[in-house]
Amino acid sequence: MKVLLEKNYNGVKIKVIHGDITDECTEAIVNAANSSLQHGGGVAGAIVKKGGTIIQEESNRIGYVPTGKAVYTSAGNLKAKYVIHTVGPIWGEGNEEEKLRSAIRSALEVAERLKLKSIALPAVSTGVFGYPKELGVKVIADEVQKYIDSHPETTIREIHFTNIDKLTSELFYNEFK
Ligand code: AR6
Repeated sequence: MKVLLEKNYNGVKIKVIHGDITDECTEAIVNAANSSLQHGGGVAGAIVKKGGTIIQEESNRIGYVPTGKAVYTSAGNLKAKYVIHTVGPIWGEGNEEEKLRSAIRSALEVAERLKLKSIALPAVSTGVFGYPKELGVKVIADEVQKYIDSHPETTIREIHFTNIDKLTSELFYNEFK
């Protein structure tokens, strides 16, 4: 894992990291999930592969999550304590920006409810779900900053933007530099 950038944004430590989110040591990692919480490929597949089938089993018990909403499970064998599963939009389904903002906000709200201090986020929707990377990264970075601005008392003190592909990490770097 390579830290490309570290900065303070209104009292919250922001890190842009090029690496595998399943290696993160934050209290929670966010999964880019689908509505039926069937964790096949991308971040979701990597999380279940490394964290274990307990994550899929707990997800099955939850069942359905609407687009733009987030839920959590334990994190099995991962270093994180929780996996926060958030459902971003599929590019082309309509109202994508609003839904992506809601997915990011919901993930942060779940972390806040769990009173977590640190969380790592991938670029939700910009892989299998086809949201153009440049647009998606801008929306995600902006929504996180809005959340910090509007929740000065948040328990969340450290947020990592952790992505396995270099292009996405560089786009986050450009947003925060
Ligand atoms: N660590 C960090 N970033 C990753 C990793 C990883 N291990 N794997 C992929 N990325 P995606 P989506 C990046 O496809 O578009 C699954 O099948 C990837 O390069 O995981 O929301 C789910 O079950 C991209 O920038 O999420 C859903 O059906 C970003 O993470 C569907 O894919 C998100 O890519 C969700 O698609």
